[in-house]
Amino acid sequence: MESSSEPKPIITVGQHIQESQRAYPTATGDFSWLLDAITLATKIIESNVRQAGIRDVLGGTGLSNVQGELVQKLDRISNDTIVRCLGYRDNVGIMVSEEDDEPIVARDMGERGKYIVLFDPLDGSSNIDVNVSIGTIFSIMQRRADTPKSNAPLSECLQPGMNQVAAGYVVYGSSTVMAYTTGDGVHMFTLDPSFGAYVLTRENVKMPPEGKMYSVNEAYRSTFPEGYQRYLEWAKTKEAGNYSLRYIGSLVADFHRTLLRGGVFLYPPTGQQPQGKLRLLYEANPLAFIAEQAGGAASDGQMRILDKCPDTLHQRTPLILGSKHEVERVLSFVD
Ligand code: AHM
Ligand code: MG
Repeated sequence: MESSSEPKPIITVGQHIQESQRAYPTATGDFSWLLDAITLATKIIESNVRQAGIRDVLGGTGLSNVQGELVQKLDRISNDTIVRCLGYRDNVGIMVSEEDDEPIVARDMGERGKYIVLFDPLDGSSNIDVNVSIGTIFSIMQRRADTPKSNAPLSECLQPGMNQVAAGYVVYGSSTVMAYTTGDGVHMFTLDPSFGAYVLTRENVKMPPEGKMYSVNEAYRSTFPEGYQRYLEWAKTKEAGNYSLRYIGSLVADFHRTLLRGGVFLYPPTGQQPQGKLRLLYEANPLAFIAEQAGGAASDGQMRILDKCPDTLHQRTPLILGSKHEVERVLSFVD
């Protein structure tokens, strides 16, 4: 029997990046080479995550990171893996990780080393031991040729999110999915574990402009600024109409659902974390870039996330992230 439809092409993430780079006549292939290193690292991390109960990689290292949080063994393995994969690509100049106090300078500015890669190697790691979805988040910027040498490398890394040239995440969930943007839409790939390649599954993903789901750790509600509390009260009224609460406690997984289904993710200032918990440079910025590229929005309650000029490397920010109209709705209570 003849099939009426053409067979769908199989496109890997590597092919996709190379093809999209062809649109830029000056592209050197450098950028694809860099993203290839990230792809490789996330495959190694996913292999560790999938075998976590079998290999001796569960539990803590007994150490704390720069933010005073306990470092899990898988955090350390993921961080080392990304640094080892990226560090050998000669276009990577500086790496910034949630796990390291200072930026890692891989090579000096010059012909090579023109990119800064910022990442959270394993987000949601407190969920590792209980088999809940976790993820890797990355953001890529270019080094600034005008930065005075004496201030480098820190000042080179403190750029607003709108300077990102690419961003992405991988969610290690019931399947492993990578999403990335280079400012030309958001594209999603699923890892086929049988042959170890990320295959294109959704091109040009658009976030629904509305979605009746909010995602927040409501246990802290009494310590949120009043506007957030009023929003949460409103969301439960008849007038709001059947909102559901969904909170996994892994940013990547909560964001992935919000991107596909619509809704809003909130991490407001709390009594314990007056600046919010999430980090601007390698958590909020990349997801805000992806959200905007998919038609969504991201704010800290006062301004657009991508316009924020960071003062410190591990700076935290309140975060309102998701469908355009849902973010606007929260802001109407918070402003
Ligand atoms: P981590 O980077 O140390 O894993 O912390 C970030 C995680 C996010 O994935 C998640 O959104 C948040 O912490 C959950 O925090 P809480 O447990 O306070 O709700
Ligand atoms: Mg994190």
